[in-house]
Amino acid sequence: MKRRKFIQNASLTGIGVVAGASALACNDSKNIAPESAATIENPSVTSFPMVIATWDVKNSTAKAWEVLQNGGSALEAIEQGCMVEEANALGQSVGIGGLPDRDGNVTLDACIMNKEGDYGAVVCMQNIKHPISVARKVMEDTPHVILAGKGAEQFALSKGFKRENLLTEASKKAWEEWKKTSEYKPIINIENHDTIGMLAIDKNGDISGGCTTSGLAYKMAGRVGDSPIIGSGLFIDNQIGGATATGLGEEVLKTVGSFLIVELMRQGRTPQEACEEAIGRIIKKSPDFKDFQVGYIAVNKKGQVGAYCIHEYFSYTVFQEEKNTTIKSDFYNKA
Ligand code: SD4
Repeated sequence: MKRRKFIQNASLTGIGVVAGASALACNDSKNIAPESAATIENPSVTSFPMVIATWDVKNSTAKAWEVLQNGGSALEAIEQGCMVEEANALGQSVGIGGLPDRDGNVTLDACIMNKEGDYGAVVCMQNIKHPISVARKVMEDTPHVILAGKGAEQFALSKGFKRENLLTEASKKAWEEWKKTSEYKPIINIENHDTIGMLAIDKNGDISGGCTTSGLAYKMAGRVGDSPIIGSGLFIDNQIGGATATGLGEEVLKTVGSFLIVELMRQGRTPQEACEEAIGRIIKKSPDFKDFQVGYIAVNKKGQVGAYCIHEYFSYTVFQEEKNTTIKSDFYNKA
């Protein structure tokens, strides 16, 4: 309810919001608990296995946790955790059901990184429900790191993935509604999308991460955001930790936010301090920050976490020490 209210307020103050309220369906903030997980209350606690993800995606973190508890690798936990939200047709920002581009095509971006620092991604891929799994195949089965568009789809089909229509009735209806005005203001988009960025540490203490999205609603055909781009939407260094992003990808790309956070942790910053500095860089660079949202989450090698965003109502979910908790992120714009 709070996020809905925030978006209403944003509209009243002239901040454009291009998606309907249904875009929030998968992440209704009524579930956001104000309390923190144990390690967040006491950042000196070292605890893994663990998993952290952007937004209120308890089903995804629960799946990842189950994999980790059964002794699975962080990489496997990331893939299976992300797949839960990709398969959720009610979620209009990831996988099937994602809101389309301005031409009515659902195009998906995703990437994955393992403990060796290997990376695989697909960008602007259509008709395949699980881009995170295709990204993993790109990483493991090809000499390349990114496949785009038709090539990514063909590769997926060659690996046995099924071709599916990803445009649900609800998303088609929202797009048809949008077409009546065709008002497109990506720069002043607050948060109509809920990309899943996920970081996990397995019982061996090894870190992996993934990021999956349908990108901005009604984007230009061919637009690619930060989510599938190494260093921007996601970065993992198994010696140090990992970071991932959500929000207006153009701003994350320009500041290479996830790489920055990991490098700051390397220099001794806590995950929280590093996330705050990365948001600070965006604020400095873009004086119009009042009109868009970016949120970061990070984890270090000990399993300590951090999160920060520009505007209120970004949340993240941590499954650690047997507790699956969604937490409201601290934010910059308190004015
Ligand atoms: C993008 N960063 O494509 C994504 C969108 C997003 O929460 O994160 N929305 O720019």
